[in-house]
Order: sequence, then C-alpha cells, then structure tokens
Amino acid sequence: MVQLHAYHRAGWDIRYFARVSSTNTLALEAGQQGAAEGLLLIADEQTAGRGRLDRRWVAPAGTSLLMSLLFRPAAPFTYTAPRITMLCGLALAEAVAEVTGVAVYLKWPNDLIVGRDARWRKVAGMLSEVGGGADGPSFLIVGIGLNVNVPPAVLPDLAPNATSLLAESGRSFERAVLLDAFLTRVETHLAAWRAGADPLRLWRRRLAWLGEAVLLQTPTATVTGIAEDVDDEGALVLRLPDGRRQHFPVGDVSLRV
Ligand code: BT5
Repeated sequence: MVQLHAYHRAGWDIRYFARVSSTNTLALEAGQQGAAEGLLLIADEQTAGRGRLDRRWVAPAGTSLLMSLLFRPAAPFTYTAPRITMLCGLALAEAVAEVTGVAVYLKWPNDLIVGRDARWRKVAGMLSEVGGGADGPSFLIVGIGLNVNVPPAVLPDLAPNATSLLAESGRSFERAVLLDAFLTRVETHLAAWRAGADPLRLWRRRLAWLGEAVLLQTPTATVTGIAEDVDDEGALVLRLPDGRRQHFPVGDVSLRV
C-alpha cells in the first residue's frame, strides 16, 4: 500500500495537505464554492482541529487519520444526511476492526470507542456539518479524526480518556491501509442502502450502551436514564427516572456507574 499522501481511489477526489487549519473548515468552503460529492480532504496536521460544540480536536502531526468527506445528500436532506454520517461511523468501526483487530463500538452520537464498560476510551471522533444557501442545506461534510499511531505517552495531552490504535494493539498501522478499508466499506454501505438496506439499523446494532443506565450531558442540562433506543433521525431516546421517554438530538453520553 502507498503512503497516505500518494493514495488515490476511483470515484473520490482526494486532496492531501501537510498542514491546514481544519479539514472540515476547508471542505465547508469548497462545498460552498460548488465542489462535487466525493471530495475528500486529508491532512497530516491541523492547527485548529474542531470537535462538536466548539471543542478542540488535538492530534500530533503525522500520527492520525484526519479527513473530511463531502456528500450531496439526496432529498429529503434531513432524512438522508444523518444516515450518511451513521454509515461513515459504521464503515470506520468495521474498517478499524478488520485492519487492526481492535474491538471498537460506536458511542452515540459520533464517537468510536474501545471498551464499553466504565473504562471506555475514545479512539476516534466525527464532526458532521452542513452547508448550503438560501434554499436550505445542500451538502454535508463528515469530518473524522482517528488516533492511529499516537504514542501512549502523548495521549493524556489529547483528552483524559483518549486512546490510539497503537496504544490498544502495540502495533503501528499504515494510515492509507485504514483509509482504503474505510472507503471500501463506505462504498459497500452506500450500495446496500441504494438496494434498500437502511444504514440506521446496522449503526444502531453497533452502538454501545443501548439498554443501559447512562448519563447524558446536553448543552443545557445533565440527565440520567436508560438509553432505550435511537429514533429515525438518530436522536437518543432515554427512559427517564419518572418513566417518561424523551428524545435528545444532541449531547454527550457516558455510562452511569
Ligand atoms: C468530536 O467532537 O469527537 C469530533 C472530532 C472531529 C475531528 C475531525 S479531524 C478532521 C476534521 N477536521 C476537524 O476540524 N474536525 C474533524 P466531540 O465529540 O465534541 O469531542 C471533542 C472532545 O474530544 C474534546 O473536547 C476532547 O475532550 C476530546 N479530544 C480531543 N482530541 C482528541 C483525540 N485526538 N482523541 C480523543 N479525544 C480527543
């Protein structure tokens, strides 16, 4: 397999950068200027990597897979776009398991974690953003940061519970191999979807903690409950202590111990 900077694949317009502010920011700009579906921006290093809710994504140069994919979801956008994000998360989980043997789970809404007990560790995060014009949203950017060869000693600088594929397996991995496996899975799931398979069903099956007691931090409150399900838009459905069921579109979930 080739090095990451030389990786190409039919059907994708892959552009590699040594250093950028944020691949998501660049991809949003490209989308706004009319870039076609299939644009894939990859960077070795980001100076302003972003997480959700204005948080930061930190990754030492050259250690990680940092990328943003541009999609132009078919109508209705609000149905299709979340499914593309789910499909990418699913493809990432499958690619990581296949290439590295590390058992990973999806953590609602968009993280990839290792372990699903109280000692879970985050190995990847995803940031989906939409862009468009006065007529409404027209494109989706799926940003992915996967900690591949981040040395264990550096992990505490990223986040208290960060991990990497190197830390989990004791081996380092060619990022292009992971990218190739990921794109293969994305293509397979897109084709299966066109043939009628809803990606939400498969995504739901890989989610950690369905049926378990969780703590949910929303932008405005902390809520506890049983993570019963996800709804048709991917929102988390919690059974609250008073018996009510409530749908939460955003938040950070952790296992309640
Ligand atoms: C995410 O946000 O997990 C989405 C991360 C998306 C990053 C990719 S990299 C390529 C593309 N370009 C961008 O600018 N972004 C995307 P969130 O769920 O909000 O998690 C952010 C939190 O994760 C931070 O507040 C830290 O606590 C933690 N964190 C930061 N860097 C980390 C890392 N490398 N590994 C694990 N955790 C990290």
